[in-house]
Formats: sequence, C-alpha cells, structure tokens
Amino acid sequence: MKTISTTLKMCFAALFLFASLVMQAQKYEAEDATLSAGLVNEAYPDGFSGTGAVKNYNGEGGAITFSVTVATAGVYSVNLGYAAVDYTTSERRISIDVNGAGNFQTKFSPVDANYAEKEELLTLTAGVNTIAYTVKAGDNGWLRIDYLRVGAKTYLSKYEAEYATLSAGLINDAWPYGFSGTGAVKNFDAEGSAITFAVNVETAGVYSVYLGYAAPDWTTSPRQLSIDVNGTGNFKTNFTPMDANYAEKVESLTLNAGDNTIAYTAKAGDNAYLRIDYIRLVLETPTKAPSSTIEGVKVYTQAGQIVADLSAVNGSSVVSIIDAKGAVVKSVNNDNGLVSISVANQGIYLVRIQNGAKNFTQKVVIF
Ligand SMILES: [Ca+2]
Ligand SMILES: [Ca+2]
Repeated sequence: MKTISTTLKMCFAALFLFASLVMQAQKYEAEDATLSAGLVNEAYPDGFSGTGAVKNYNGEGGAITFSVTVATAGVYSVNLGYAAVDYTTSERRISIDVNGAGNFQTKFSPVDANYAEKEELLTLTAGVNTIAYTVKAGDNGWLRIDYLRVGAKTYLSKYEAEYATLSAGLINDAWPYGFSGTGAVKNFDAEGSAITFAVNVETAGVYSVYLGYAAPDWTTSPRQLSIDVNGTGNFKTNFTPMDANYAEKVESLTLNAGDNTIAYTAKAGDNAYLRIDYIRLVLETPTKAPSSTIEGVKVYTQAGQIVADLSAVNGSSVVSIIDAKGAVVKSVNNDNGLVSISVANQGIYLVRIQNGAKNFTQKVVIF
C-alpha cells in the first residue's frame, strides 16, 4: 500500500513538473536562442530574466532566432523583452521574420536603461516556428535582448490588404492619405488580379465583412469585383462611383471556425479599378451547433424498467440514466442491442445516449 501511495505521489509530482514546464515554455530566453557571431549574453543591466540579456546587437546582420512552439495555428501576441541601456536617445529599428518570411521592421521608442517589452501580433503555424529579430539595412539594432514571451492566441478583427496574398502586379502604395496600416493595394484592375485574405475566427457564423477601399484612379463609373469564401461563392459586389476618399463596402459572409480565405478578384466582366485598404470582420450570427440526434433509437418503459432499443444504431453507445437531481445513477455500454436498466426508486429520469459525437436524450417516468 505504501508503495502504491509513493508511486502515486511521484506521478502527481511528475504531472505537476510537466504542467510547470508547459507553462514556462511560453517564455524563451534570448541567451538560449540561436545567436549570430559576436552576440553574447551578459548579466547586465540588472533586472534581466534568466541569466542575462544578449548584447553587441548592433552590426548589420546581427540576428537572434527563437524557436517557439504553439499547439494551434493562429495569430499570437509576441512580446520581446529588451533594454536600450547602450543607446537611449533615438528610435531603434529591427526587422522580424517568422519562419523565414515577413521581413517587416519594428520600431522601439527610446527608453531609459530599464527593461521594457515590445509587442507584435505574429501569425504562427502549429508546431515549431522560428522568429528571427535581425538588424538589416535601414535598421540600427543596438538593444539588449532579454527574452521572447509568447502570449495568448488572438483573433484579429481587421486584416490589412498589404499583408494579404497579392497576385502578380499588385503593390502596396501609401496613397491616398487616410489609409489604414502602411498603405492600400493598387493596380487592382487587370482581369485575374486577386487579393486573398487568410482570416482565422474563433466562432463559425455569418460575419459582416467590411472592405476598406478608395477609388481615386477612377471615380466616374460603377466598380465591380468578385468574392470567393474558401474558394467558392463567386458573387459580384458593386461599388458606386465616389471621390478619392476611403469608404467601406459590407458583405454578409459565412465563415468556418478556424482558418478561412476571403478572396477579392477582378474576374471577367468586373472592373475593379480600386485601391484596397483592409477588411474588418464583425460577427453577426453565430452558427448554431448542428442537431446531433441519433437516428433509429427508441426509449420506453416496460415492467418498471427503462428500455433503450439500439438495434438500429451503428457502433458503440453509452446509455446513462440521470435522476431529477442531475446525478448519473447508472451507465451501461452497448454495441447495438436492447438495454434494460432497473432503477431503485420511482420518479422522473433522463435517459442520455451517447454514440460517438452524437447524442440523444429522452425523459421517462418510472411509476
Ligand atoms: Ca534573458
Ligand atoms: Ca491598409
């Protein structure tokens, strides 16, 4: 008995340790990351996490590459812990690549010698990802990098067109003024031009999808383009002529929980001479969970017993009897046959049958 108790304690201790490791795994020390030549860890300035912060991060090509692991794909809040003790008087700049692509510059406002965090929203894939902070041409680095903290998965409600997948010839342009993000996508006129947004939503349902656009290149006739959601749909949306200012066009689009694509394409018959700025999503009607009644099941009472006839049901089912207080009083496994269950007392019972992802419930009265 003592041996079993000791073993159980060891199991719990191991489980606790595992849980702790999983939670701690969301913080990655820069000193444990892959460092380019010349970068070294130093226990300075005070207040660092782990054993220090990485210095000499100034010459072009200096790179700190973190390997981070997330369970599910999506957009994550990623915070870089840093200090600017060596250089506190002007803006610092570093470029970020996720899994070898991206190459966007992030800016650090001058800070004093204390540590601070800079947050980015980065799209990660399920499993191992690399996040590289590199001093590239036009950057100046010169920061001490302490750690990378991967926070919660977030669901964006706005996606900039300039970060979407663009067909050949489409480019981002910081014009006309008033754009969101870093600009709006232009040259969206030739047949086949397409902007495809990869969007990730937590809840399946009908969304109002607002397309931010401007028509400074052509304001005198109706514009039209085609929309496909997850590769299907192919419906047309029209834009009335407008002036050079930005406006929004809203559509009701049905999205799945998780990953979706929303593609705006200039197809035959369209005339999409527009500048596309962004889309933003507002959930209007969540999709209700589909009814999952098990076909062919019969439940009745006979001679004071509860009977479930599962002879027309495929696969293994679990029949549970639940009393008026919500307690499961009996639970029986069955591979498609007749189940008779007796209960100790008269009263009202709920019969719940689970068969894979489907379930069935029925109320019965035992007299
Ligand atoms: Ca550190
Ligand atoms: Ca934009």
